[in-house]
Amino acid sequence: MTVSIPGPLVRPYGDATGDGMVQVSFTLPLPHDKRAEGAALQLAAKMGMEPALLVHAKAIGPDFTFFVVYGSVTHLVDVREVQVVEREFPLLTAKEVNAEIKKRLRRKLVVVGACIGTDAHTVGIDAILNIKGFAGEKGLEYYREMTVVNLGAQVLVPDLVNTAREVRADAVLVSQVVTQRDAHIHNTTEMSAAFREAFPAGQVPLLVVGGPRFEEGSAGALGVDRIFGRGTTPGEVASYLVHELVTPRTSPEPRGRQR
Ligand code: B12
Repeated sequence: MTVSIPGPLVRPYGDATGDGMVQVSFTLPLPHDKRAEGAALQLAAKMGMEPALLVHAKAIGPDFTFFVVYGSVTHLVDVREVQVVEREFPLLTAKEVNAEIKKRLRRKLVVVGACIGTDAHTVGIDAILNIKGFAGEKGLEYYREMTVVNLGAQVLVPDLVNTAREVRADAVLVSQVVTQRDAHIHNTTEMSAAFREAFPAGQVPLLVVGGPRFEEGSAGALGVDRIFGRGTTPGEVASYLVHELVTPRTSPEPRGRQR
């Protein structure tokens, strides 16, 4: 049986194949009136939506209007140009993770987690760390061979660094959900710089950040080892930690953090 792969050139699908229909929502800093609605349609046209239909407009206070616009985009997508980042490590079961750590590291793997800056969204980091876990998988606290220190919300970077040093963390897991004014980027960059300053080269814990709005492939620019995004499960994180800190690469010794 031959499986036909769609593309390589595709358009969005609304009512009929290839009609290009999309729906977007945005807010303009204008009071809700006919002029504001015209401005919304002008924006839609400039975004390549032609024709565009204003399906919703609602005042948000006296000076702003929220819009939903539905229309056909003129753009084509070339599937051949899409770059996909493949997972670089194998997925292990909790049993395999524990066995690897016990056999190769021969001590507990120590993980410190926190939400830093003013961010109080702890649900994401708790999904990864708390024993009850996420999406049917137990969190890292469930793993017998891991010691997990969850510092919770609004942790200051110096406090995170001190705790990581005190507990001799192998990995530091940071969550950033609020992205207003690029807070997630500023906080992460500040955090990674603080760790590089506080630890000698080669002894910096593995730095991992997660949150729904980090740009894939930006770990290097943020000074961290790995980014995890929307829908991450604890098992993926545990498998990554083993891949990075426990499983031998060229040398038979686990990388771990030098102690
Ligand atoms: C619950 C919630 C709150 C709760 C948080 C309670 C708590 N204890 O966490 C409360 C009510 C306190 C709250 C407050 C605010 N919130 Co709020 N909140 C949400 C909401 C509805 C859900 C977030 C959530 O829990 N998602 C579920 C978890 C499981 O998903 P996740 O965080 O993405 O985590 C997953 C992955 O990203 C990843 N992950 C996340 N972190 C990490 C870390 C590591 C190390 C790893 C490996 C993986 C990982 O793994 C997780 C599991 O897959 C979202 C909207 C939404 N639907 O997403 C808004 C939202 C995040 N909040 C928002 C805002 C603006 C606020 C406030 C500023 C509102 C205000 N004006 O007061 C305040 C800020 C408070 C603060 N100081 O941080 C905005 C953020 C906008 C932005 N992009 O910056 C959102 C998107 C709502 C919106 N559409 O405007 N919020």
